[in-house]
Amino acid sequence: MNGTFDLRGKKVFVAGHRGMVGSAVVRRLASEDCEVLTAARTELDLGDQAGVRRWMMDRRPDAVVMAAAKVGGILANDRFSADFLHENLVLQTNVIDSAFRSEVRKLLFLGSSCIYPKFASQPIQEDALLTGPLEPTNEWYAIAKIAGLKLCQAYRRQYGVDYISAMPTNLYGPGDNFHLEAGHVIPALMRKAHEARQAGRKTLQVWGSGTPMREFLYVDDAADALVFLLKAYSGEGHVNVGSGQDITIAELARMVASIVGGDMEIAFDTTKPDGTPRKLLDVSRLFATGWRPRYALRGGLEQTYAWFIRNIEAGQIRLTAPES
Ligand code: GFB
Repeated sequence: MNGTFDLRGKKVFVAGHRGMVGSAVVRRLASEDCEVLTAARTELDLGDQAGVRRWMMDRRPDAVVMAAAKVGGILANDRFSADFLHENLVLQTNVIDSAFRSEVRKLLFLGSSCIYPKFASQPIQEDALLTGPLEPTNEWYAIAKIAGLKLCQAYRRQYGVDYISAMPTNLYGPGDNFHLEAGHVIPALMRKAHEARQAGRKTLQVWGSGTPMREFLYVDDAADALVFLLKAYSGEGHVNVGSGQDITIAELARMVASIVGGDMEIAFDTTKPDGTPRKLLDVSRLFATGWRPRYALRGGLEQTYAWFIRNIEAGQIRLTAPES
């Protein structure tokens, strides 16, 4: 990794600080000697171009972590295609362009592993991008994220700014969206297993066949990798961020059921889509730096469930519907 950006004494704007990734990045930056800038939606609407430009010119951050996005699981992406494409294009264009106009020196854009072709050879290397058709259920979000990655590359080429992109695998952990229709698989299965156990039911409903494989990274590990890249990486190419290991959805469901407690039957609802059969990232570029995740999947799931239990009593569990 060939680019050091010293965070000491700098102002770092975390766009999307209330989301699962953004809040984890804020937690991770607490151990850096920097000032973290955040803005509530009431103060800064990232969909308002003039407002974003004004805010950036007033606050003049030295670095930006672009963790704001409209995100969702496979069904939400499939159903709200216009929202996922339009909103993400607007948010990222406003933040990246305003960062440039206010002379932000370092920007880290967050993409997603769904940018890669549906049938990319596994594990997926960074240069597999745009080499084949995307997975139809989330091509809208994927095209928005590809556009954001390319926008950072374009500003880097034309203006020489140090804007970089990271492509995280499927992330999970505290602050995730536990809405059963809009959320991703881990929060959804965890909540379904919890509610089944509370109700004395013995069946965990799983979407699809259970055969797809997914790689998962605990969000605090992801945040650690993102801050590492912000400080240590400077280059036009994007960097995959993952754990390097994947699991079938059926095995995941059994693991979640065992953590939530109770021997549950796993029932597969094959009327729901499987999506991409597999999307294991090649993380050799990141691992070559010596960075490694701290949480194995079981440990991360246990941490997440403990957080879920603590917060469900406090009514702090996010249940963001897909259309919001
Ligand atoms: O997490 P998920 O919605 O997103 O689905 P993707 C992962 C796999 O889990 C799919 C299965 O094969 C789902 O069919 N699954 C089983 C479930 N039960 C459930 C359930 O109750 N809820 C959900 N949500 N899935 C996302 C993209 O794809 O990956 C996003 O849609 C983003 O845009 C994200 O890129 C990282 O991994 O299929």
